[in-house]
Amino acid sequence: MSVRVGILGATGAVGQRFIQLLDGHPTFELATVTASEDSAGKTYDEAAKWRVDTPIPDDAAEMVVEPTTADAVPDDLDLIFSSLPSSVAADVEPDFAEAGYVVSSNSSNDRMAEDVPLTIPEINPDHLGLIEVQRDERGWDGALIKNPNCSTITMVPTLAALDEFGLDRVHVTTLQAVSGAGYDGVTSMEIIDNAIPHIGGEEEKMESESRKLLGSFDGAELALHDAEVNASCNRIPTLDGHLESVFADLADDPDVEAVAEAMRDYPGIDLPSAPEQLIHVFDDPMRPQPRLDRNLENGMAVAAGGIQSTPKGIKYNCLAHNTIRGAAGASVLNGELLVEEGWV
Ligand code: 11C
Repeated sequence: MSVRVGILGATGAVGQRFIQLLDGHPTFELATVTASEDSAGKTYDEAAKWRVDTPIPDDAAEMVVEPTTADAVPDDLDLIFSSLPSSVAADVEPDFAEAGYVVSSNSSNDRMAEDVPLTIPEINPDHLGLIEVQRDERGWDGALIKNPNCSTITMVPTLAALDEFGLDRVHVTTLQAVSGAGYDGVTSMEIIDNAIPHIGGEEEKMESESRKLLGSFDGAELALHDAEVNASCNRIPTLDGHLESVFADLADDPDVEAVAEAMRDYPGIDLPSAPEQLIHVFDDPMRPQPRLDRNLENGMAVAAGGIQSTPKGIKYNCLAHNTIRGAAGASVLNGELLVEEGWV
């Protein structure tokens, strides 16, 4: 089966990861790419300041970039991926959904909207049922689904594994790669020899999105998870890979080995881009770390380590590739889930 897809906002840092991940994809056939008016009409090769760690695929390099409007893309696209800036996406994505397109978006707008599925396929695939609610309420023929912020995706699989022990309260401190800030982040060499103790909006996103992802859906309404989540987010001079220190208070008192086993055994999902093992657990105190672990399973796995008991629960570190598992790869996986479950 071949599914024709487009990418909105294809020339940015995450858009480039979409291009890379869709090259040779077993199901998705890239049919169109869009970007801002400045890039429209150029070839992708001319328009993109390519920063991904593989060459631009030949087919994508020759594509002509379209403007980002519903009437500029082909009618017969089956699925659209979006990595538009959220201020643009907030206006444009609903237009596409209204025009009948199913949109799998990485952009941060509308992630907490009550009728928008915020989905990690291994964690809460049932939340896709919100599409019915969305279509009823908004009268759309298409749909809009979201993946969470990259820091949230890094942590939530580990929290899902801990939920069986009575997840009560979470404190997390992040050390985030510069690619999370897009082109400007990657090129801002002034961050070398520094750490920036603030990332606009990031802490609020981790605190709210985590509770939505871990929440329960009864077929009509979604209830947020009860756990309290507190985040402190920081930028450090690594190119890719967000590292996070998590302190989780748990109602039960699991030992370290039980926690490690719960993480290692957390079930994966059978989709083309999914990792064989969602969470890789390390005993080596030097792991996980960005250089060695961000590319695990094509950048789609989460790494965890440093698991230790605390008076109220457990502490550990986790890491994932922020522009692959945390962004474009997350959206592609959501697209694969949409196909698998018959929404596309
Ligand atoms: C960062 N996590 O590292 C951000 C980038 O909500 O999708 C991704 C923002 C988002 O700065």
